[in-house]
Order: sequence, then C-alpha cells, then structure tokens
Amino acid sequence: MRPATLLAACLLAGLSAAQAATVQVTVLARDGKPLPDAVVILEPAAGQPVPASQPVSHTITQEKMQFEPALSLVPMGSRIRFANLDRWDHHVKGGAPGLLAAGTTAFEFRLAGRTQGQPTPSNEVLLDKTGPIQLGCHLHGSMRGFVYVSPTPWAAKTSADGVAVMPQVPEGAMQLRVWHADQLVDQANVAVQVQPVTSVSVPTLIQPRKPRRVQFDSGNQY
Ligand SMILES: [Cu+2]
Repeated sequence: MRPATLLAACLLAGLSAAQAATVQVTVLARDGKPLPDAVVILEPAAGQPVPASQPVSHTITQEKMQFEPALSLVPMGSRIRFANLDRWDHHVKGGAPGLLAAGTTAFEFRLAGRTQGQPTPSNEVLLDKTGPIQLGCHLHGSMRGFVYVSPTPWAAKTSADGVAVMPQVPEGAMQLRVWHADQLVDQANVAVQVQPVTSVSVPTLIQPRKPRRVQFDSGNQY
C-alpha cells in the first residue's frame, strides 16, 4: 500500500470511528423566551450519506377530543397507529400543514367510537416521506396534531425550557433545521460545527399561538 493510500485509509478509519458528540440546542421564540415543542434536526452540511434510522412503531390516540401526543417525532419509515379512546367517532386526516386546510390529504379514515369490552378501533399508517404532517378531524374542527418525520437520526423535540439534546452526533459541519407547528414561514437553516461539546442557541421569529400542554410519551427523544 502506498503511504498516501495508507494515510487516506487511516483518515477514513478515524472518521468512521465513534467521534460522536452531544449537541444541545436552545430554541428561542420571537420574544426571546424558550420555545417548547420545536423540532430540531441536524443534517450533514456537505450532503454526506446519513445512516438509516431504525423505524419505530408509535401510537397516537384520540382522547377527550385531542390527539395525544400533540406532536410526535419519528424516523422515516416508521408506522403510526391511531387509536380512538373516545366513545364517539373520530375522523383522522393527515397532510402537509399548508395543504391540509386546503383539502389535500396524504391519508384519511374514520375510526368508530370505542365500545366497552371491544377492541379499541384503530388504523395504521406507514410514513414514507420526510417532513411535517398536520393531523385533523373532519368531525371536530378544533382537533389538531402534528407528526414530524425526520430524515436523519439526529433529531429531538425541545422541552418546556426550549432545550433539545441530541447524543451520538458525528463531528463536522452540519446544518441545523428548526420547525414548529406555529411557524408562519420556514426557518432558515443554521450552520453548526459539531465538536465534542456543542451548545447552540437559535433565535427564531416563531411565536407560539398559546401556551401548550407539555407532554412527553417517552422523553424528548424518539
Ligand atoms: Cu374527532
């Protein structure tokens, strides 16, 4: 092996070794206060290949006229089971946030109300496209929920104090994307150089519509 080739091989081996960092991101609302329930995603800046995430099976219930959890973050290829825990019917429709209100849906179905002693009415959806999905119900206009399908394994929701923590992020140049259900326009990506200890504060123009219930089904990681 020529020295140059050997050096290249060593560099590659070094890069592929676990040089992983923990990235902490604090997202701020327009008024400077911490922004909870924001989705934070890291993507390699130079378009390097992204390791495939392990898809998950996740359940969203309809209970007391609400989608629970109101915001789910799942990897690409995950399956979501919708289960109606109310005694009355719900409709479940999902689509891109801007298109759902206009009547374009990616999926929609009706779930009968639950009857005691019977299996919970449910239906499963495979998520094979990345990005945000808004959930709604034709029967109850106030029902609103969101699912974000992440294109990379480095994604997290911000907690009540606006902080998202992503472990096992490879070091190097990344693009940071922030998304929130109440954003009026897409946020500009932020360049982040991931180092062993990386802490970033991201101001945004997003102002949440109202204080939301803080709810986590399994922490702020999926
Ligand atoms: Cu409903």
